[in-house]
Parts: sequence; structure tokens; C-alpha cells
Amino acid sequence: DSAESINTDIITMSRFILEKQRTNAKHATGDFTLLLNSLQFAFKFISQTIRRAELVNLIGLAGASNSTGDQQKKLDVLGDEIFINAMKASGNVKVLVSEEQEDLIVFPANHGTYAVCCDPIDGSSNLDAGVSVGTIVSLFRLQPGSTGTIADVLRNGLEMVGACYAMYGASTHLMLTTGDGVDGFTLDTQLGEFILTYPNLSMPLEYPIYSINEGNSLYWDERIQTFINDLKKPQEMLNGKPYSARYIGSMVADVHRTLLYGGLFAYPCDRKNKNGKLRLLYEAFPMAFLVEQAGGRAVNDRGERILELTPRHIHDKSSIWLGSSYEVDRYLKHIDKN
Ligand code: P6P
Repeated sequence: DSAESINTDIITMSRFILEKQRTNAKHATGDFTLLLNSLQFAFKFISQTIRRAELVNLIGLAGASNSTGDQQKKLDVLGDEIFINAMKASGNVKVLVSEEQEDLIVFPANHGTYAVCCDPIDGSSNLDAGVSVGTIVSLFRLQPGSTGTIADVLRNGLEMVGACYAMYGASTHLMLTTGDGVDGFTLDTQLGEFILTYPNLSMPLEYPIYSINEGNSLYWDERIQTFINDLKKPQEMLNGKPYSARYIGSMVADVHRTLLYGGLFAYPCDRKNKNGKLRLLYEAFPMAFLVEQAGGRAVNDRGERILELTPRHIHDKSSIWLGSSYEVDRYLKHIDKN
């Protein structure tokens, strides 16, 4: 870059969070700022680990197994350990739900006032194909007077105080909401900082893309098959063109594209997955919060708003239809009619 083209006033995520803390009562204690900083550390560490491990796995660099000959840990186990340690070290996380852990994790020594739910490496089955994967997180404040129990995470979606995901793609992207809009950041690996790149993101109100695993279509409810087939017909508003299909099979990548381009992402229930496949606490909830904060919608097969649901178990699943308000409303009208 020639000297004059360098932006010398970049906004790092750390600076962004501190500025929010000054202007936003919710962040006033500084605890929330500390938590968000612990989260971004975890994302940086997981990002670096994934990029390094890929080479180690692929070409068996020395060090693929440690001195005692332990097998190279699977990346989702590594991601989980990194995340648990970062939340424990933050001091202000009291309870943690992880997709990789059957039971709730409590940090008794932490004075924490937060409950965190996460999928440390979502889409890990795609890793060996080099497809983008991500970490998805939802944040709750402990119930008043709580010392940290399962009740602090079996909450209604509207009680979330924050949600974010990191997507480990060509770059590492981070999308964050704390309840007043969505802001996006991109990791500058030289600086080791997330830089604000999508301030106050709002998603397109409509876009002719639908994203669903058509391999399940014979197992869907009849009304869902009809709805998806209708999108394949010539659309009047598209001058006779049909919708396009885009399905990566990694939720973070499919939702990231939907946030930026618009359109519809869905994982409905089917005869194989009677309650859906995606998990409520650390996939559907955080993605629904982010999409709504960007001006979109998120509902389940029955048209209920995802954020108004409450899990009975920490690994409860839910169907989900999320994306641009036009496309989701079109689904809602379709099921009301039928
Ligand atoms: P299917 C990845 O395994 C995942 O949990 C999500 O990231 C993704 O959206 C979904 O499952 C893909 O599931 O059945 O289409 O392969």
C-alpha cells in the first residue's frame, strides 16, 4: 500500500467493545467486556489451531503426535478443550454447555455471572474437505442469586444477552450481537486482532436463494415438499427465473452467506430427525438472534418464533427456517394456508 491508502484508524474488536461498554448500560460492569474478550481469544486460538492442524494431519509433520505417542486429537476435541479453558480462565463464566460435553460444566471457583452455550467446531465433518467450519456461541446472564445450575441454561431464547459465531474460512470472520444490532469483524492474522468490517449489518429483505438438504426431501412433511418445489418454478418477481439452491452443509457457512446475501436457510424435521437435527441452545438460538438483529426472521416448522422457545434438555434439537423476512414470511403464509 502507498502510505496515504493505509487506514490508520482501524477499529479492533477490543476497542469496539470498550466503546460499547462506555455507551451501553448492559456492559457497564466490564464483566461483559471481559467475557467478549475471552471469546475472541478462543476464536483466534481455534482458528490458528485449525489452520495448523490441517497441514499436520495432511502431511504428517513431526509433532503430529506428542512424546507419549498420543494420537493427534480430533479437531473438535481440541476446539472444545480450547473453548472450555478460555471460559474457565475468564473468571466470569459460571456454567458452560458444549456440544461435545454430555453434561453441564460448572466452574465453582469462578465468581462468574454468565452462562455460555457453544458448539466449538460446528460442521467438523467437512473439515477434511477444506469446507469452512465455525464456532457458535449463545450467552445468558445467570438468574438473580443463582450459583450456577442447569436452570441458568434451560432458558427462553429471549433471555439471551448475546450471540456470536466465528467462521474459519479463507479469512476468519466473527459476527456478534449483544441485542442492539449485528457487527462483523475479520481477523487480521498479522495484528492478531479482529477488525470491524461489517458495522451495523442489516441483511437484504429478500433474495432468490434457498439452502436446504434436498437429500431429505422424501422424508419431509408434504407441505414442506410443496413449498420447496414452488421455489423451483418460474417466479413472477424474478422475471420467470426460479430460486437458486446453495447448500454447503456447514451451518456457520450457510448462515453467513444468508446474512450477507439474504435468502432462506432451513433444516426442517423429517422422518429420520423427528425433532430436527440442529441444536436449540448453541445452533438455532444464536443464529436466530443474529438473523433477527440483522432484520431477518427465524421460526420452526410450525411457524413458532425460535427465540420464544425454551429447551427442556441442554442438547434439545429444533427445526429451523431462517433468513430474509420475505422468504420466511412466504413460508409462514404457505403453512397457514395449508
Ligand atoms: P446434513 C454439520 O454437521 C451440522 O451440524 C450443521 O453445521 C449443518 O448445517 C448440518 O449439520 C448439516 O446436516 O444432514 O445436511 O449433513
